[in-house]
Amino acid sequence: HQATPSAHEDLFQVESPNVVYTDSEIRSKYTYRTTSVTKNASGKFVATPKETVYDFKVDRKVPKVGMMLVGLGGNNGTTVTAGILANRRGLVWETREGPRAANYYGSVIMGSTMKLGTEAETMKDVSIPFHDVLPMVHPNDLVVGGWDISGMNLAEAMDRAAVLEPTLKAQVKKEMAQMVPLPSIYYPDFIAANQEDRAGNVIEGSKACTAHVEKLRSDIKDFKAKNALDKVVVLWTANTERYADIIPGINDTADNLLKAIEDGHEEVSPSTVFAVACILEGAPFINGSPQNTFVPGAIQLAERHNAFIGGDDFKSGQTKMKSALVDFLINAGIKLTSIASYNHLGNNDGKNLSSQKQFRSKEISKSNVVDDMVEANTVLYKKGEHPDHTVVIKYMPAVGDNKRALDEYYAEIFLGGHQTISIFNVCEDSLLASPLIIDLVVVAEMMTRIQWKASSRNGAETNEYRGFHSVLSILSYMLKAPLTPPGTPVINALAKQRGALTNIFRACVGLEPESDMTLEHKLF
Ligand code: NAI
Ligand code: DG6
Repeated sequence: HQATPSAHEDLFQVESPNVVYTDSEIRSKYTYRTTSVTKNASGKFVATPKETVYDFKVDRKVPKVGMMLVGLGGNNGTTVTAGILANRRGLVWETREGPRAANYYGSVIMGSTMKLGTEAETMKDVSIPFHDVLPMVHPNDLVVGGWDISGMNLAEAMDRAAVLEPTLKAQVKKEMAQMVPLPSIYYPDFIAANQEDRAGNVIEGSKACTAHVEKLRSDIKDFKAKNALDKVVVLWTANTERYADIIPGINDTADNLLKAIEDGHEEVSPSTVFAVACILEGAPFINGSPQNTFVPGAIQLAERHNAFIGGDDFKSGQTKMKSALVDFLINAGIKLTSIASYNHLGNNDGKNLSSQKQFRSKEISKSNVVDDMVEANTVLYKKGEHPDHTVVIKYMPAVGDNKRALDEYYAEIFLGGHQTISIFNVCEDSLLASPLIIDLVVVAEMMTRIQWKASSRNGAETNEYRGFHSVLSILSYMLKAPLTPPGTPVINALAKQRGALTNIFRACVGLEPESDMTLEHKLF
């Protein structure tokens, strides 16, 4: 398989004294403008515009990347793998609605565009594919591998998932059959008991230990060597685990966590062991499930090793709608007073979530997604006031992967009136989640090739280039409960999350943030 040529190289270049292209790098000087707010003696806000000049440096060489999935044999794992194979080979298959061709719909990186600027003569917007703003890896070029506690080959696992059309499956079956997940670590207490019959492909030992960390590290090394990869990104798309208790002395610091693993402490989850192995191995690790994989000790360990981590929980359907709709309602000055969210689904994820402790992890990640928007509107909500919010998930085997999500949004409008919005969202869950896996991996990899230094930052200069903070909050758009660097705010509003992703990438090529002022069309 030949690497897909990067369209970035040919599509555009930035003409500016602040942007320099070398053979190996794009260097940009970027002025970041913010507003600093203080309160004066009489209690009045004082807003002061502030400027910080950053230098960004982007490595232009697109590496050969491996994507290792934990949970490779699950619905998401098999669907994203088949999807990449189908795209790589440009497959077309028959459905009862006619032929369908491989695409990357649902991936913000592969399926959406961003405005480059305004065409000089016609004054019309010029947009470019999101993927081409920086020299990003093409998903067709990802080498897929990973682990599963179920040892089924991926062709059989794809049949078990019951997501894809038989006509598509037939075309990728041969290749998928040759892919068998690596044995994984299985600590039965962390996932539902109803998953036990899948667990036939496990590494010996049922609690955390240093040998498990070392085995996973050598799996990553071997995969890298065998496929001649420059980098590996690892992503957890295995079952939702229960929350781990945060215990002082056990998982509260990096050293305590490493010691707890060494001592075989029972409160260290498989996903945390994977995270630790990846951090030590320097492979970015992303958690697509809701549990608290990133206990404080894991975050500290990542910071110590300058390793990238991101999470938690793919934001695919109901929550994506919620983080867009609630933003709209509250910013329209409408007082949202309750959200009732029901789900039923019949895939293995639903089966696992029918167990109370695993459901609780999902309930937490699905429930906290409107907090920042509510808190920001001090006109509608008093301090501490929240809309009622309930989340229900039921396992209904008959509907399989075709998840049903029913939401009722109830709001107070002008002069005591009410608005009720009811949404019935039906989708193949794994077909929404798979493109998010691709986005998470492509963006996380891109972040390993971006460095910055500040010409002026809080009055001080930073002389050396360095990477972004270990916790990649730039991935928030794809995640329900975005992990952010300790002490920094969580942004849930979907448009703001997209804005952060877009504008940081634009800054790296010296472009101003996307602005919707369009003064060029308003001031003649
Ligand atoms: P699935 O149940 O089909 O797949 C999970 C796979 O993980 C299974 O094959 C299972 O054998 C394997 N597994 C369990 N423990 C493991 C371990 N310790 N090591 C390696 N493999 C292990 O689930 P699905 O639908 O693929 O979802 C995966 C995860 O993504 C779930 O946690 C789900 O809640 C989360 N998620 C899914 C979304 C979607 O739209 N499909 C959206 C948001 C989150
Ligand atoms: C039912 O809620 C099962 C879950 O795994 C969800 O399907 C998944 O978390 C996606 O959630 P959402 O809210 O993004 O549609």
